[in-house]
Amino acid sequence: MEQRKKYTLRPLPYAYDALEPFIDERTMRIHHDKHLGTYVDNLNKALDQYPVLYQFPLERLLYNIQYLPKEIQTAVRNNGGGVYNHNFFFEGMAPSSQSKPEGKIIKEIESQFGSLKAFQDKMKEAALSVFGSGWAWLVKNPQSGRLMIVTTPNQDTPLPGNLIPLLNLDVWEHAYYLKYQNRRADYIDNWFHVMNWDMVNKRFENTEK
Ligand code: MN3
Repeated sequence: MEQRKKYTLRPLPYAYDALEPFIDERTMRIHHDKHLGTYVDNLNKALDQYPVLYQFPLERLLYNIQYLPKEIQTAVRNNGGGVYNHNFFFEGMAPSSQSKPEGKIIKEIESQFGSLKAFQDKMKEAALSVFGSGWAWLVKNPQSGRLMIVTTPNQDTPLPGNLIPLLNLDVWEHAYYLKYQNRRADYIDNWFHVMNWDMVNKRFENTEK
């Protein structure tokens, strides 16, 4: 995972229209190419001032934001966070035909939340509670071993809180406005159909190694 050169726009792991009809192709094109593309460019602009920082994984920069040079802290927080959050989000989705809730993570969710439905209800409630732009997350607290649902504003990540991300949901309006306008709740309901459970399960299993 070593990164010694500039960040590049990572291609989607599926076609732009692969998440139809739940997430539309036009939203995916703009969201990935333009929004994520801009975060990538602006992260590079910030790090170009301190190229030595390219050698650290992005997770480490975000975890240690307060130790970065003062003048690039905000740019890395917003744009580095934007790159991390979006790659994590896009890789956390899959065509609905491949979205199968199975694996260790489902057992863990059932044991900690009661049922998959109870987890989805809590995730939806959290995502609806984000005022303005931000994210809802399923994370693992490495101290307690518990799963938690948290939210972050803007492009903040749960990393500085020492939480391990397993799944995130973008509730910035740019993630859903073209298809859903103000109906964030409908967008959230449909997003559950394109969750990449295989990826979430892999991320969860990595926390147990
Ligand atoms: Mn977004």
